[in-house]
Amino acid sequence: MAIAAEILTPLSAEELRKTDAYWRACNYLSVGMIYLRANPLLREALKPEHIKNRLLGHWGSDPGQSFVWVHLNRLIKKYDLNVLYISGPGHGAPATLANSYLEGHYSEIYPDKSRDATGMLKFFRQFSFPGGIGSHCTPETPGSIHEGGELGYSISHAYGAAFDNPDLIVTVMVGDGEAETGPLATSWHSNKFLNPKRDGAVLPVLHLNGYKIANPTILARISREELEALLKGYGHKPYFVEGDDPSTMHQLMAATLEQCILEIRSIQDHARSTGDTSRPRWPMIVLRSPKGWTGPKEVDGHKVEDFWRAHQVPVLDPVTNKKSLSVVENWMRSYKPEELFDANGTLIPELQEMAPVGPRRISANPHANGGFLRKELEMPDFRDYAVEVKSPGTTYVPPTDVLAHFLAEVMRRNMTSFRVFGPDETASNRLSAIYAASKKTWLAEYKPEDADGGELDVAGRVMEMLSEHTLEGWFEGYVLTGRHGLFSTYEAFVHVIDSMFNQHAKWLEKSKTELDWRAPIPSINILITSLVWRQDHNGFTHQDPGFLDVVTNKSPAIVRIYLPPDANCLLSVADHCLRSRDYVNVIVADKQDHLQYLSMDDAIAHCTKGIGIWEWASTDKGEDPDVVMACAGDIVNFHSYASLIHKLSYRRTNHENIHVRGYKEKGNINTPLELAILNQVDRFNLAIDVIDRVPRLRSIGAHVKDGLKNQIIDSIHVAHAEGIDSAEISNWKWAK
Ligand SMILES: Cc1ncc(C[n+]2csc(CCOP(=O)(O)OP(=O)(O)O)c2C)c(N)n1
Ligand SMILES: [Mg+2]
Repeated sequence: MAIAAEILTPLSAEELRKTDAYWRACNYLSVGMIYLRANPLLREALKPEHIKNRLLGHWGSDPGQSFVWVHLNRLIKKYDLNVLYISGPGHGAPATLANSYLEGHYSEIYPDKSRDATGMLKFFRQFSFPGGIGSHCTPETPGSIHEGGELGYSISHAYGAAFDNPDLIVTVMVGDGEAETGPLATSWHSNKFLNPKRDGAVLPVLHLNGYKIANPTILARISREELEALLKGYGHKPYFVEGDDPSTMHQLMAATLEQCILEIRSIQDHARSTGDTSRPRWPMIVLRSPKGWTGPKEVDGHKVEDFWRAHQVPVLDPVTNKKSLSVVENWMRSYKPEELFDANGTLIPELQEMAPVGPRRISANPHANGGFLRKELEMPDFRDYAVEVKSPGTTYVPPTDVLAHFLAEVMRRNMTSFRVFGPDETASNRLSAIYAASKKTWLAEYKPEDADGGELDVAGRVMEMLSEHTLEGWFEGYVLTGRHGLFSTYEAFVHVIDSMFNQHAKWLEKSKTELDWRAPIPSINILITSLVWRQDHNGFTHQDPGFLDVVTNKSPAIVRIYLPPDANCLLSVADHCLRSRDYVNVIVADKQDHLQYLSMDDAIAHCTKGIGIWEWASTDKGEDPDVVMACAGDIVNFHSYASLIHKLSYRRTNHENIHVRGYKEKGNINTPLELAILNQVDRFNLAIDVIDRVPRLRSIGAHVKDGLKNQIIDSIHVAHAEGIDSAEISNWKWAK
């Protein structure tokens, strides 16, 4: 798309001069962060001792990111906009940090990084420095909810932030390298889930600076026609801002950004005044500008600006090489710091005025510290959803179905701050009861047959798309901005988001344990279901309980794993998790019919203790027991891989007497008992284990053991002959 000629120069000469000056200040600070440990304002000639000994950080992404930020500032002021900024290439943190510092918010949070020469120097020195801050948009960065260390999640985080925030415009800078990742590629489809009436807007800016670390990017090396078709195919209306001459680019960006903001407003006004929520074609921007824009054009005969060599530190040896030192000095002086900062080293007043004030500053947007906006969920009493358990182990119930009725009521009571996420599996996971409270968000095309059980609705609050990445990203964006939810997913495929879990856990760890100024946010609640032990029709590919191993690598300060043994325990656990803050809670609960053990009162007591002795299942009567059978999860055993229990218990007294049975990577299309037998977690093998391990049973138990082995053989015969377990097994009940 091109902008009409008459609005191509929206900036007056004065505005243009000041806009460019503000941008120069951003770029000056970005370079200063990477290079300087003294002489922050270049008041004297640059000397080797002013340069950091180790040069770390990323320059290439910074000027383009600051360019967008500076232009957002103008429109925030003009239209009183509420803008959150997400930096996809979070390694371009110097841009975010520089803007946060120039807006004054950085100094409000970290008063020693004051708005003067002394503070500026501390601000420079700490960057990517031992004992200081990281080189990405880490939790320490005011205004950031997205570190961008691991690339790919910027757009999904942006949409998560925009859901149920009708006033918010989330501007998300997408790296053209980042755009090659799977998670980012699929996340463009998020626009089919954004309701213009009740949600905010997302304005993606594809940062087509042409390069990644050491390669060109694909999107920068396909024709303009192909790129435009791709973005249109994703449902956007792309506007192109292309060039390298700052004055021309300022005018073009000012005009284009304004056009986009006005279009967003008109889409929203239309939907909100007429109720028409047909899917709009949301605008987006493609910013094609040089990587390392305004930096050194060439270093030692190698092209740098507008090439991948601009990605990190363009000049590597200024401490030891005089020529390099002068390249850095000339580069920094090209921004004319003496025109930007006063005698104290403070940004001059006419430039300070360019930024919005208070919470309208992007760096101080309240949504970027979402815990402050968090409202408690209004919760029904989970006990009202209890399953009646007259005696333990005699009734069969699908636990997730019980949970669904409770979640439906949580949804009904929190229709602007609670969402449920699932990759096309809400029904499969037996959570369909939620649809009675709210259906599935869907703004793409409808067909008449959808009315027959499709459960689709433009105003739905159940988020279903077949991308675990996008769902997890939405959910993270949603909780990072203070709202609540639950993500249900098949156990085997939760691994798809292993590394997103890692990244979110790292974010939480820092925010929770080190940053007092970040308010606690609602927890990420992951319900893992369709479990390893009951993949009766899917088989081996659907059997993988290993996510728990990933989770236990993280600090107990921020992760919790729950293995509720029955439906009442699941209700108690879910209530607890939904009320918690600053955790990733992983709940493992099955959708198949399972024996119920505990009444609601007993379940609450059990969950409160976390571990318990079940009297009705015990025979020790206060004597020293020969053996203690312990279990965690939906089977009388350990739900997951045995090594996890050994990892967690190896320093416990008597560890050498702890023997664990769990999943041993053996499975196919099996009956439940056959699968248990293959992994030696079945009743027969457990009894054999006891005989083998209790010394006094070893010889007297030989006949029993032989009989148990026969039962194993018989059970496998039944499974292979009939395709199901015998009724005696599948309807088994606990008998006193
Ligand atoms: C998932 C992932 N893979 C690889 C990396 C390593 N990495 C860091 S920056 C980068 C290039 C990013 O290029 P782009 O998105 O175009 O950002 P730019 O610096 O050009 O703005 C890569 C590959 C990463 N951070 N995350
Ligand atoms: Mg790039």
